[in-house]
Amino acid sequence: MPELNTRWDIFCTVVDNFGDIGVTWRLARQLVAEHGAAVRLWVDDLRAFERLCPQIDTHAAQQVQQGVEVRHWATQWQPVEAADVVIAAFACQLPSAYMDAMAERAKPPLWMNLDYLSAEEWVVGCHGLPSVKYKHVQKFFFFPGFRTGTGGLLREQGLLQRRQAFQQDPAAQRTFLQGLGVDRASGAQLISLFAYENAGLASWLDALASDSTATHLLVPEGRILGDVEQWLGVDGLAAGAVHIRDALTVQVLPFVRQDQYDLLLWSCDFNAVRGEDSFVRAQWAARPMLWHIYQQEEDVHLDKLEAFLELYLEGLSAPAREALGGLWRAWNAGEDMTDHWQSTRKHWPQLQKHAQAWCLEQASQADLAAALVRFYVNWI
Ligand code: TRH
Repeated sequence: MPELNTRWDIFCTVVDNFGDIGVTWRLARQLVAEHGAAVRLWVDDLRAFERLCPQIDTHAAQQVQQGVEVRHWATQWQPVEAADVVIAAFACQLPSAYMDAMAERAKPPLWMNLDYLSAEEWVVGCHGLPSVKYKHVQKFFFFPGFRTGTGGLLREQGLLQRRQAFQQDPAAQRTFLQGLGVDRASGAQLISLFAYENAGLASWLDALASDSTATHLLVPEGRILGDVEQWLGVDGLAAGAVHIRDALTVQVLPFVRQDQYDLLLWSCDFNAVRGEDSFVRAQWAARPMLWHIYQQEEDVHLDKLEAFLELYLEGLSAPAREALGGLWRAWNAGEDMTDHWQSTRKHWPQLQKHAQAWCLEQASQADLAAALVRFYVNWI
């Protein structure tokens, strides 16, 4: 892909949690590092950003981080020139003065809405279609996705090679984990847990505690901690806490920088993830995983869950498919996990191979940043 000397504006409103900023920050860095683009990332909530990138100055209206010009998107909009490519992430509404600036350009910008990730089939038909117009400026739908014909997934150059090297290097893993205060108990499987509140957690922890295999569960600080506290019967869990119940060691980790979170996923034998960005990163980790999908009104998220399962479970034996599908559905319904976990464990080697095959299959598609650039090149 040729290097482009283009200016890009990416707009991000933080609706909640970390997915909105997680995705846009990752994309912005990649456009700069791999495509020579000049990127301004407009973010309305710099405090959420700070969790992923602690170097952020939450009071600065403008700053450069890893080559990206980070702009605080303040309520009081200060007029700026519009860029060559404008991305509104997750249907966020651009400032009206900025839309006027787009329309005033001699050549209007390429304006895209970067949508939420979904494995549903209809996404293929909608990806790249024109959406609304503002004056004469046309907006386009850009859909990430798993299927051919979508915009693909965010994946940095060389990511899989870096991941593989790390996973083949026990010393590097040990050093990384020790930096987080984790001393992996010998013979214990490592599991990371990043999830929303979940009524099914207690049954899963029961199953892990009574398992014949020891488990070391790593829980970054976040929304699931309340359920962990309840199960342990303790209050005020914070980073550094370690509690042992039979075969299960529970350890609370600090919320780490975004690039460190990859290393955590790569270090674990099994990753429970959520939302959008951590979900994709767990797929690049190529280890068996469990997804807590972001809940939406009228349960539309359940269609998305089924659409993903339909793709992901393909190629597994019928019993393995049933076991893993059962585990994912129970987790997302907050139901009892005991039997599902036990049946999933029976298919471990198959699930490990499958996670690697899925990762390679997904990596055979163009990554999302490259697909955006290609879309732009075809458009000009
Ligand atoms: O935080 P999420 O639940 O985010 C979102 C938002 O809720 C959003 O509104 C919704 O639409 C979307 O989910 C589907 O989950 P997600 O997407 O996985 O984002 C978490 C980010 O936090 C991801 O970039 C990884 C990062 N992270 C760290 O950097 N360090 C950590 O320690 C952890 C646990 C995560």
